[in-house]
Amino acid sequence: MAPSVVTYTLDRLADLGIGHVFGVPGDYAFPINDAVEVHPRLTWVPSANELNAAYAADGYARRRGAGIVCTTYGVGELSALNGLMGAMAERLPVFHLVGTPSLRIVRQGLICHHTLGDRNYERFEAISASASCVSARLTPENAVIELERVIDKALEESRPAYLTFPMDLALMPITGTPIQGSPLGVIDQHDSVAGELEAVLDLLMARIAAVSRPVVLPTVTLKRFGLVSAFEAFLKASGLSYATTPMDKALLSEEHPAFLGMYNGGRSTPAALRNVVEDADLLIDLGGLVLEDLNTGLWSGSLDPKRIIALHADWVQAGDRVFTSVSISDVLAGLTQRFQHSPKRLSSWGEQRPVQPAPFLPLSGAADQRTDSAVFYPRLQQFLRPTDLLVSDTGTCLLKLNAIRLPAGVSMESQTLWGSIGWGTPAALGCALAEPERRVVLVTGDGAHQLTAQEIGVMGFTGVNPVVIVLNNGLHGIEALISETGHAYNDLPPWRFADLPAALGCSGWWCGRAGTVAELEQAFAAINAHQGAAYLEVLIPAEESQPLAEDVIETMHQTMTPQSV
Ligand SMILES: Cc1ncc(C[n+]2csc(CCOP(=O)(O)OP(=O)(O)O)c2C)c(N)n1
Ligand SMILES: [Mg+2]
Repeated sequence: MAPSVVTYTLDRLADLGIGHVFGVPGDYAFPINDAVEVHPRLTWVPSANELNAAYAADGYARRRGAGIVCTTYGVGELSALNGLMGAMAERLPVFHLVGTPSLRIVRQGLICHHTLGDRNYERFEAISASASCVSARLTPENAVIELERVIDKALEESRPAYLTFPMDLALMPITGTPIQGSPLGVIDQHDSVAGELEAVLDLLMARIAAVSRPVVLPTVTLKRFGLVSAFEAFLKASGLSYATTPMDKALLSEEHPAFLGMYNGGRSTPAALRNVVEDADLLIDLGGLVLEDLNTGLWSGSLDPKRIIALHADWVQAGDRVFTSVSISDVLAGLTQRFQHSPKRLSSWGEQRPVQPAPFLPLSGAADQRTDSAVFYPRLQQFLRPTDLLVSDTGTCLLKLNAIRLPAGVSMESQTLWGSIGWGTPAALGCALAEPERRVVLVTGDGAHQLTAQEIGVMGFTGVNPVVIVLNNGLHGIEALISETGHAYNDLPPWRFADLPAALGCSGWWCGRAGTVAELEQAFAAINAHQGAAYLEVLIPAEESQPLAEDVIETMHQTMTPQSV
């Protein structure tokens, strides 16, 4: 007996290596919900709401390569949109499965719930589809072919796909022969035309040989297409040095010998790195730098396009030369091979490193001193273990974390481009389920956490063991930095954060609150000694969130608002 449309879809997605489905059930989605429940390779995760489900699937896809979110018609799918648009921006293949009214309802023109009562059944498709790079309405006849097209496109672009399942069609057996898919790790998303590839390799090798101060700027595109080890091999063979932007932070261990620091325009760390990057005679952009404000020290950087060779996922730009049929995986492998057969460049600057990465922060503060950022971040740096995965929500913490060097082997995820606060908590759940062998350490501001804190309950329910750190300053602190003075609209309701896990049903969690240096140190020691999840609230003085320097605010206003305003 052929599998049903929905079971076949789940089989095909499970083939990729996806093991969880985040979502909220709904009557239109029952065929999907039921099929997930009995699927041998998939586990349903009962998200607190659809936005959280989409954020969690985004986090999952970051670590597993792809994710699934399942919602119901209209009310559910629309609630997930911000999370899916984030996955569009940040390039994550999240498959959005939506149950829709049956064809029987549509053919009879019955007025049904979750509509405007006007017999327009397609209103939401156009909206949801715009938060995806590919979409399909699956039927028994098209499921086999359409799924190949959809999966191919979502992986090729590394962006979400939107799939609708009319309730009755979802349960019908597929026609055609089912396809057994491959796991993500063995799928090559892009191909190259041999002649173009050779031309690009020749050009790159010639340019690298002709310069004396090249810098490599790797981007998260390497992560998205599973090329981090290929990048490491390239560094080893070439001897080149690299810097990361905030978006690409901790792509490799920040103790890597070729790591120079974080390039962030005028806010680079170490500060001297700015000139090293901007004066480099060749910049090799691996994946397509995003010159967004928060990725360029508020556009303070100045990179000369003539000195950049940009290797995008499936095309290359070198000045006015564009190669449209080369994949970054082939270019990296080709370069590595050529370097292996030619003398290694010891380092871009001979034996001398042009800058040393930022040192670790010194510990300061007496035991009875109140906690603040100055005492928190150095202790967090010490607390982190080599295989930890740090997840940072958007807010003051992201700016602070971007500026510090992470200990050896620590990875990091943040949502720098989309920057939707509240992403961090569900994303941390997704990361923890996707990569259970790593300890996930979430750092979030209290404002961001208040948007999606219900997902702590889902963490407890699923039994993951993250360390959640909430920085409680009582306000939307970063907004206070950039909105000139402390407006009342930045204030937050005062939650008793450390009580949340218990109220949300988590058992066996270490929970506590730190308001002094001694309490913070005790908390970190207790968390490390505890087998299981932890939730730590750290008090940060609101007064820290002082407005940025007037000239910085002025520059932002001038850039962001019309001159006449
Ligand atoms: C969904 C969403 N709503 C609003 C914003 C605007 N915003 C950006 S940061 C921020 C404040 C975050 O406050 P908090 O998490 O407490 O961090 P703090 O800077 O206080 O440490 C806000 C409201 C946003 N980025 N995303
Ligand atoms: Mg805050």
